[in-house]
Amino acid sequence: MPFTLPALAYDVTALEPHIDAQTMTIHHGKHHAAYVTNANNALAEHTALQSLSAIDLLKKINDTPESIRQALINNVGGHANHTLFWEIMAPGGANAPSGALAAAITSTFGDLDKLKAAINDAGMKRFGSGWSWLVSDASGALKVISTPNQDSPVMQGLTPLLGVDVWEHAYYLKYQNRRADYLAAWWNVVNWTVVAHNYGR
Ligand code: MN3
Repeated sequence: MPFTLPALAYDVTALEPHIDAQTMTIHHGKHHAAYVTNANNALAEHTALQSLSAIDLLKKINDTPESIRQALINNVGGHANHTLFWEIMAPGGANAPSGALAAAITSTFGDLDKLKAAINDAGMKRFGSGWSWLVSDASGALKVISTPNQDSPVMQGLTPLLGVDVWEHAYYLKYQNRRADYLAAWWNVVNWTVVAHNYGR
């Protein structure tokens, strides 16, 4: 099976009170696990594709068999998106960007608060389920985008640096319908050390 559920690098209680332990347990252990299972099932009869990483599959999504393409978009996308999501959260990381990323944020958005506002705005405007992202393009330019469902920015040739899940399963147990409150709280658990690293690679 090509994909496995990555372990969290921190306890499910680590992001309290901003992200509650029950949400983390279900989100990682049930939702992300289902994307992994369904991605593996989609690839079960496509052995030539099983050696590709999730990112490489998403980069080449238009070359994959049409019969499984939407399943790969949903589930390999879901796997890649959530893997990044767990990595960019954590207690103990830097609470503001540094280095080249900090400079690029200042020159592109003005300051960090304006970037946060743009990501929150894109997340609020995402109707239904999806993600709000900070991405870089091939030239290194930064952009804020939103994608529906589990569509990955990688499918557009973009590199996701930071993404916030705005599916209701990411926040409903604690925040119910208050997506704006979830987004405001979420910034408290962003690990900018990892986001800056994503920009550098
Ligand atoms: Mn999710």
